[in-house]
Parts: sequence; structure tokens; C-alpha cells
Amino acid sequence: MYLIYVEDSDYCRRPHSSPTDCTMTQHFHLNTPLLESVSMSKLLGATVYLKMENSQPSGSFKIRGIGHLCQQLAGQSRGVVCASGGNAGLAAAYAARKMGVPATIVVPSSSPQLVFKRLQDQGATVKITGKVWDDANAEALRLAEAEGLTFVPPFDHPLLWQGHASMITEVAAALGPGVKPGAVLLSVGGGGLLCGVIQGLKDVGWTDVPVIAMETVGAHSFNAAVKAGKVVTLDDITSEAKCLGAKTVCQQAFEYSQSNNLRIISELVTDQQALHAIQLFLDEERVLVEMACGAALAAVYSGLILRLQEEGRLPALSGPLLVIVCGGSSINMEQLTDLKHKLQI
Ligand code: PLV
Repeated sequence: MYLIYVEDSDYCRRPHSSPTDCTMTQHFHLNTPLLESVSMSKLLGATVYLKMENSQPSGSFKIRGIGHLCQQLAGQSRGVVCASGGNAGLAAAYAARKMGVPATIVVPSSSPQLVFKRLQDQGATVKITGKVWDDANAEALRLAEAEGLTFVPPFDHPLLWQGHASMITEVAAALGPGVKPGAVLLSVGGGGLLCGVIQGLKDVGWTDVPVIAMETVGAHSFNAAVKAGKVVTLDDITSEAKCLGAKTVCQQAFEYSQSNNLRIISELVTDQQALHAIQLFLDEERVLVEMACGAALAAVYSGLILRLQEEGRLPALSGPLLVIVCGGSSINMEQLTDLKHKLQI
């Protein structure tokens, strides 16, 4: 299965009879594994399925939406530009490389050093601007305008959500008819993953499935919006989960949170809980993910889901818990050790 997709992606680099060949026929993401987690299931007392988005070519789910958007908008482009905490940029760089288009990725100085190198390895020009993602985004918008580049937003665009939605269609196909998740667990940064998953739930008729939307304290723009009853902008990003660090969540994510037809539960964990979750996940599942993903995993490992059920805020699960393992490339053993020192675990 994987080999076929790799060949398919290479197809996009060959000359085509028409410029739309690539856009029409192929996509860059993989159909990722859906794995049962025995240890999480034991902890929760219910079956837990992991949608392994960490195994995407660019290391996270981002390639689904960004690959789709690039194919729709960047076929004839003189170059793409994306501001990113890391993973959106890696997805844009990957898609651009496959399309033979130059990529400029603007990252804030707060992103770990290892991200810069990974972006360069994907053939991207890396520009470091500002302290947080919002600063980098202002520069990306300026570059797009000044140099006529195609702007690739990391989380706020319907084409991204449409691309991300494919992960839920895949889950529906893998679970088979009659099986529906009891809840979906995911992380929220700017809200693109949340919007994509909601789109996917709509596509397969699962809008009654509750979504548990996790952030870390200090990167909690969605939670702040839900509490304020309107989109708000955080003063700063103080969490180490830099890829969740958009100061303002996208409007669509907030609007979904207000919908009476959806059930979105916004919750927070500390950086320490997210880091602890990364370590447990590495030990139990033998997979290393970054802090942004640890935020979601921590909902299981910290007992938060059980607490939500005890408090009557989450109904008893009527099917398996679906965990979106969003992945992320801003992690290696050195970064993990640094985080342990910084957060004193
Ligand atoms: N990261 C974006 C936004 O950063 C980026 O530029 O890469 N999990 C991982 C591993 C991520 O990289 C991200 C987003 C998320 C979750 C959250 O996704 P979102 O932004 O669509 O809610 C500032």
C-alpha cells in the first residue's frame, strides 16, 4: 500500500500532458494505520483506536490538508510561502518539492532548532522571523504579496479542512459499517485539525460523536475563545507545545464550538502532563511524537477522560475512543531531554 502511494507521489514530478493531471488524480498523503492501543484501552476500560498520522510522509496530519490545498492552488505557482511552527511548513515543503515548486517557510525563533534542519532537508528556504507563529505569519503574508508567492495557511482555509476530513473517511472505512467511535480525541492549535475532523464527521454522518479538543495551558486560544464566547487573542504563547501556539484560533473552529448540533468539549493539560504523555506513549506504543500531540494523549494518560465521564460532561462511550495521533517532527531524543530539564520532569 505504501509503495503504491510513493510511486503515485513521484508521478506528480513527471511531465504531464496537462497541468491538471497531478491535481486531478493523486494526493500526497497516505492512508494511515488505525491501531488498537491495548495499554490505553486497559487504562480507560474501553477500546482505544489510534489514527497514526505521525506516519504521514511529512510527519504529521498536516500533509492531508496542505497537500490538497497546494494541488488546488499552487500548480502553476512561482513558489509557495507558509508560516509554521514546523509541521505545516514541512507539509508545504514536501508538497512543493513533489510538485517541483520552490517553498519558503517562515518559522518563529521559538520553534526548536531541529525543525529548521528538517525543513532545509525538504529543500525549503527557511526564514526565522519573530518570537511566535503570529509574527512569522505576518512576514509570510508580506512575502506572498511582495514576491507573488502562493500563500499556504497552516490551519485557516476550507481546502485544508477538506483535506484533513479524509482521515475520518478512512476511519469509517476501517471500522466498517455499524461501528462508530464513542468520541474523538484531538489537539487544537489554530483549529484546522478540529475543523477538518468536524468536516469528516459530517461527511460520514457522525456529527453526534463528541469531540474532545485538547490544548496546553499557555497555548489555549480555543479554550479562551470558548470561555469568552468570542474569538480572543492570547497575549503570548508560554507553552512548550509551540505547534499549538497560534494566539488566535480560527473563526470556524469557534463557530463549531457554538453549534447546538455538535458536541465539542474543550479541555487543557499542563506542559508537564503533555510531556509525561509523550514519554508514556514512547514506552507503550514505541512511537515518539511532539508536545502538540502529547496534549491529546495526556487526556487518556492523565485520567481526564474518566473524570469528564464521572462529572457527566462526557457520556459513557458508546463505541471506541478514536485518538488522532497528529504526530509532529519537532522532537528527537535531544529535544525530549531538553524538555525534561526545562519542565523539570
Ligand atoms: N501546527 C501548525 C500551527 O502551529 C504548524 O504550523 O505546524 N498537532 C501538530 C503536530 C501540529 O503541528 C499542529 C499545528 C496541531 C496539532 C494543531 O493543528 P491546528 O493548528 O490545525 O489546530 C502554530
